[in-house]
Amino acid sequence: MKKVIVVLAGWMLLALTEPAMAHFQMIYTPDMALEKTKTIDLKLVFTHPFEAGHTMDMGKPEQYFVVCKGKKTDLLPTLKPITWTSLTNSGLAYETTFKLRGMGDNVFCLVPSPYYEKEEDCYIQQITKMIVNTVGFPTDWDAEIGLPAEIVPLDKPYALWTGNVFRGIVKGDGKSVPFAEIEVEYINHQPLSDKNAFATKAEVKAPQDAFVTMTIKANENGEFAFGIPKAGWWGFCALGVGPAKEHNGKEMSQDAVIWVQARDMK
Ligand SMILES: [Cu+2]
Repeated sequence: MKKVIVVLAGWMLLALTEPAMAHFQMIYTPDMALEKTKTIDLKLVFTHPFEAGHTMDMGKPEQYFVVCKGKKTDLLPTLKPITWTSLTNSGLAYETTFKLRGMGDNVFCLVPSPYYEKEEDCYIQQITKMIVNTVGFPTDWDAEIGLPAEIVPLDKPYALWTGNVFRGIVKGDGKSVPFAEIEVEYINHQPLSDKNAFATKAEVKAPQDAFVTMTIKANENGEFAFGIPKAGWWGFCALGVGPAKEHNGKEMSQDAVIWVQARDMK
């Protein structure tokens, strides 16, 4: 009985300190599918996107690069620190611009520095991919970049109608991860690039916490599918699939994140 109470108290404490919403490393630009090449703005923010909740301070990322037509370009020196404002706080984030050239896919990849999560006494490192396409010409969107934790898309993340299915394969150290646990979250507050903040207005209301961070599972081959119910940005995060399980002597969750953007048919 005592044990049950202790466990229950532990759960309640956890519920109080860490609401039922998930951390998501964002790489955000307003438009993933562009009609012509131009210079785009990108924001790198580690936050809770459904509720525009607590924004975590990012450390200097380990890697930030883009892959285009198989060629990798280091973009780490282009990052500038900013402050991103959520509905509850402000956190350290990064911004940058990128001059798109030619037609095709630009796979932006971020390996952030491990984030220390005080409440859980562990580290989180969300290795993130976001793909921008110009002129509809496909090149690299389905490439496996070779990140330690990676979601390889089976559908173009930038060419989804509302109601389409997005599919991917979860990989850890290059191998598919059977039955991986994947968190799915909607950017429910418009990111305001000029203000480095989320809009106060929420697009939708979640009927219950299970709808804020949705949890799905990959199948035995590490593949998953998710039907997209609403236009906008959706994040997929496969938890703890990377090979690094420890950092600074503490537990670490090395996650794989990918973003997709769906559009309404109209
Ligand atoms: Cu969190």
